[in-house]
Amino acid sequence: MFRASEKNSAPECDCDYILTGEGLEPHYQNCSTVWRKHYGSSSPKNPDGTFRLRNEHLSKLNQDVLYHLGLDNENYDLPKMFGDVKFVCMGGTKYRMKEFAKYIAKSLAIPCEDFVNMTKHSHRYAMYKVGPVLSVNHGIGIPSMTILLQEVIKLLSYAKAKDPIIFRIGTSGGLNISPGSVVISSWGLNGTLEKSYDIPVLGKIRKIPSHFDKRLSEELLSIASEEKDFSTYIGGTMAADDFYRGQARLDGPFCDYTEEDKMAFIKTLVELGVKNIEMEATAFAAMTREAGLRSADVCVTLVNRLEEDQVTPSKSKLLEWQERPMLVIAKYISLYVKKYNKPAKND
Ligand code: R2B
Ligand code: URA
Repeated sequence: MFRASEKNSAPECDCDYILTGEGLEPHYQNCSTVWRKHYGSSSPKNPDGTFRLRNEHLSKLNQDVLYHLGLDNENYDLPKMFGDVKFVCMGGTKYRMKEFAKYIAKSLAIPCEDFVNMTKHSHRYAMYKVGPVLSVNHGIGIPSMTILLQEVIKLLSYAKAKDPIIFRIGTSGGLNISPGSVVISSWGLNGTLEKSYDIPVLGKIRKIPSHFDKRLSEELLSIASEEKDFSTYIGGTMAADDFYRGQARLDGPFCDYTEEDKMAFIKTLVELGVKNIEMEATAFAAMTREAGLRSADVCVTLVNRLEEDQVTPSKSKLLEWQERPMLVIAKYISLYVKKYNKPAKND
């Protein structure tokens, strides 16, 4: 996968910690030292923080069209447009991600009047850039999210962005916690209760481990715990391929199991340490890790699935709750920018 000479470069800790203190995981999962220990090869990260794509076929392309983003690396100066990106924040809806762009502009005091959708020619997703932050929507479910994520990973590599951190802010159903609580995922669990993202490749199922960066999650928990208006938990997240039967709901158009079957399944999830159910965590953890990038999934819960299936809070309550993951991520980004003194400006 990598050139032989790269295998000899001495690994050094290249963690850019946000918080320090007792009891935290010693390194980020994509620290070059950790990478070498686990994978036995040099990290995809270059010494300057830019990162290589782990696909040799790409070097044969004259140009790479990032079809769903409406961009390519021939006709667009990606390093100029995106080279300063340090954070990518992804979420389901275009509306939420525009709101996040506005929110982060305010938090970082970046004057920004119009928020331009940089992918508007593709008509698929919406992407906004505010200083070092990209805010982009990914739609619902793993296939929609992974198409966007893979093109964003290529974009960041071509742009020579340095060690970017990718966050997902989302909604979910909570397990045994009050609606409005926030969950930071430590791992994703698939529909057959394995900690992996399963994808058929060339006719065979590939299983890719779906653990999130422990250090990053712990730092986020520490920041979120300062918030007194809501509780934040760290735990497992089940990523379902469906909102109804796939999440053991009784209120879909089809249901061939009993309420007792549903409750027994939900209780099994609780016993496994699952705190919430959404529809992307496994693939998000797996692909970011495979790329050698740090990521975290931070979701608000809209319903306690031990009590209800329907999402009944008022529209204003739902909007208020959806700001909670934004608040946690914006605080993290603000701390980072302050600590590393990254220029907070919009180009
Ligand atoms: C949470 O909410 C969406 C479904 O309503 C899905 O994208 C998810 O993960
Ligand atoms: N999103 C989900 O996927 N499930 C829920 O229960 C709520 C939001």
